[in-house]
Amino acid sequence: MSHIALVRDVSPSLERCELSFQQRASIDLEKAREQHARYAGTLAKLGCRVEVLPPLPENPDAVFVEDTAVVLDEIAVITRPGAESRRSEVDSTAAALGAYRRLAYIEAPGTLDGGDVLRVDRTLYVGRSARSDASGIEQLRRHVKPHGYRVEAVDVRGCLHLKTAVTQVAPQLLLINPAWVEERVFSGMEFIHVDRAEPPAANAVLIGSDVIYPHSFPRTRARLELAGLTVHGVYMSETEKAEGGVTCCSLIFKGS
Ligand code: CIR
Repeated sequence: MSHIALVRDVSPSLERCELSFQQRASIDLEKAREQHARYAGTLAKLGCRVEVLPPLPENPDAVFVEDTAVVLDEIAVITRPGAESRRSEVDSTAAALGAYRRLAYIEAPGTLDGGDVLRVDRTLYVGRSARSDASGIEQLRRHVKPHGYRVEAVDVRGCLHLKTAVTQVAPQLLLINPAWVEERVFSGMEFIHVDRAEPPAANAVLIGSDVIYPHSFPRTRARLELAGLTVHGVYMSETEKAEGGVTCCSLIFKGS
C-alpha cells in the first residue's frame, strides 16, 4: 500500500512561532529548510509520495501540518487549532485533502490539534491539552464513530501535545515519556521509555515497519534499536526549537 505525505516548506517567519514550554532560541532558517528537505527525502525513500502544500509565509508554524487535520482511511477531519495564530493554516490542507477523502470539520468554539491525536488500530487517543478541548474532542468522536473508531481522551501534562509524550513504533509498542502521560490508559500495549536525559524523545514516525527518528536523542534511539526496530535518523534541530517533532511536519495517509 503506497502512502501520501503532505508537507509544507518552512515559513520565513518560523522564528515568531508559538512556544509553550521552551525558551525562544534563534533559528537558522537555511538549516531548517535543508533539514526539512532531507526529512521529506526520507519520507520519499520509505515509499511515500510527497505532496508539498502551498507556502504560507505569514504563518510561522505552517510547517507543522500535522496539527491541521486528522486523516483516517475513511475520512479526514479538518481541525480548528488551539492557537489562534494557526487557524488560517487549515484551508490549504483542506483543499489538498479534499482530493483524497470526504472532509469533516471541527467547528468553533471547539479546538483540536492533530498533534494530540494518536491512532492505534481503531482507537484514537486524544490529548486533553492546552490546544484540544472537550468540545473539539467530542466533535471528533461524532465524526469518526460511524467509521468504527473509539475516541479515548487522555490527560497530558508538561508538554505541548499527546504525541510529544507518546507515539507508536511497532504494532503493539509505544514509545513513551511516562512523566507526561500515564501508561495505564493504553491497555494491551507494550512500552519503551524515553531515556530520562531526553524528555522530548517520545515523538517518532512509523511507516510500515520503519521508524523515522531525530538524531537529537541518541540514548533513546539506542533503546529503539535494541528492541530490533529499523530507525532512520533525521536532523530536526531547528524545528525542535519551535517545539515541533518528526510527526508534526507531515500528514501521512494511505493512497488509493
Ligand atoms: C505550536 O506551538 O503550535 C508550534 N510551535 C509547534 C507545533 C508542533 N506540532 C506538533 O507537535 N504536532
